[in-house]
Amino acid sequence: MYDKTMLIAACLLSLSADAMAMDSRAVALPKAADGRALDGRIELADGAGGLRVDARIAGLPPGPHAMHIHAGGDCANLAQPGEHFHVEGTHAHGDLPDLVADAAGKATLTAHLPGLTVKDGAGSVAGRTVMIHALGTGAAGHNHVIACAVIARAATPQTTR
Ligand SMILES: [Cu+2]
Repeated sequence: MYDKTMLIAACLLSLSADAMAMDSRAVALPKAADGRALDGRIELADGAGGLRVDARIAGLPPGPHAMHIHAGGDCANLAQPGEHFHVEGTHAHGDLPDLVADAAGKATLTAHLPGLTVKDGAGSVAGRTVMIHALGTGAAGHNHVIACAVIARAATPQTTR
């Protein structure tokens, strides 16, 4: 009887851990400006340092690309990407370090954005967009958007890589 109770308790614990993982994780699948899906994904998860962003994307032009979370919720009009996501009255914002693609067009990036979250609330990035620009931050000229991804809460718990 005691063993059975412990087993049920263990099952309940692992269920609630899965539910929490679902709540606090999101994924964004980037598409190029022509709508073609890029080979790659951006994973977002709540962690100690704020929102952790892990991007690995192939098929980009080599070199640095500015990358931001924008406030808008779709990739319909990349010519007018709108403002960067920021939380009013705080320093929390969605400006990421540049994504740097190697000669083969592959890029990986891990960054933390304090004050942002996947969960509901003022700093929630769920339903917003990650946009990748043609050039690095501070480059001269119009830095148009070359790829965009809608941030969607993970429907199933992510397996670790
Ligand atoms: Cu941007």
